Amino acid sequence: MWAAAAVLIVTAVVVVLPAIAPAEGRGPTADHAASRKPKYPALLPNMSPLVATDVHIERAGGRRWLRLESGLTNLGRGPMEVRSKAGRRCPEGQRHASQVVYHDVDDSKFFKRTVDTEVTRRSAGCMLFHPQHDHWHFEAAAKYSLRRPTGATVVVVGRKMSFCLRDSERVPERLGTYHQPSFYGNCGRDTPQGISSGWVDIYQSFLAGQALRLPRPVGDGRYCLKIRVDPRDELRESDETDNSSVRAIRLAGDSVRIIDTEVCLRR
Ligand SMILES: [Ca+2]
Ligand SMILES: [Ca+2]
Ligand SMILES: [Ca+2]
Repeated sequence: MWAAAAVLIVTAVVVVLPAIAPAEGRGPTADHAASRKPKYPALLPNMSPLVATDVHIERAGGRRWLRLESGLTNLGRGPMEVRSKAGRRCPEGQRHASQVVYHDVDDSKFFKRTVDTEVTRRSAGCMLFHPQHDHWHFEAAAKYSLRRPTGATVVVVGRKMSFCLRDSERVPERLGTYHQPSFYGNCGRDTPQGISSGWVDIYQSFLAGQALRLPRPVGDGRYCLKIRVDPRDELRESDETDNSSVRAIRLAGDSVRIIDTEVCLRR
């Protein structure tokens, strides 16, 4: 943890963006900025997943698929923002992803896009281009897995999820009161993508990738469906300890019933 933090400090690059952040390639970038320590404290994002909803079985291709809706929240003080950038260590057809961290220029402890224009950029893995959708997907946003409640036996792990991050709706009130307007929405080829403070990025159960293929031997019984955000820890957040949620379910044939989460919290 501390070693990673030390690396971040060394590699952080400060950029001052104009009042409204420009699309990649059309404004100042890290390449044009002098490397120096940020003057102002970071307004970090904090990703945390809602528990899975709309969990149900679908039969397709002779197999059972466990479908789910997931919601990735940002409960931090700053936006969770990534931008694609050509170069460095990404496979053919992919682009480097940078996390853009905003800094609190007016010391208000809150993010205001027109004021808090100092940013640092850091490496956050790779982004994959989705030709049909004409936008970049951030590869390592979340991972889904299903396990037995006892012994933590993992039954199936979802293939690596790749998402276009955006503001879908405000976080539920029980998670706090936020006043940030929505900013990330269109997921274009050259626009920054992200989740604003106090917003959730929702992925409905019918979307591609919102399913785990159940292995044939999976029988009836109790299971724990886990969502983990930032599974490779490529994003810097104000809290790294709240990146998982779990939903307890009971499978019986093709039916799924939600049961008390307690069974998945016991060890
Ligand atoms: Ca977190
Ligand atoms: Ca501020
Ligand atoms: Ca993280």
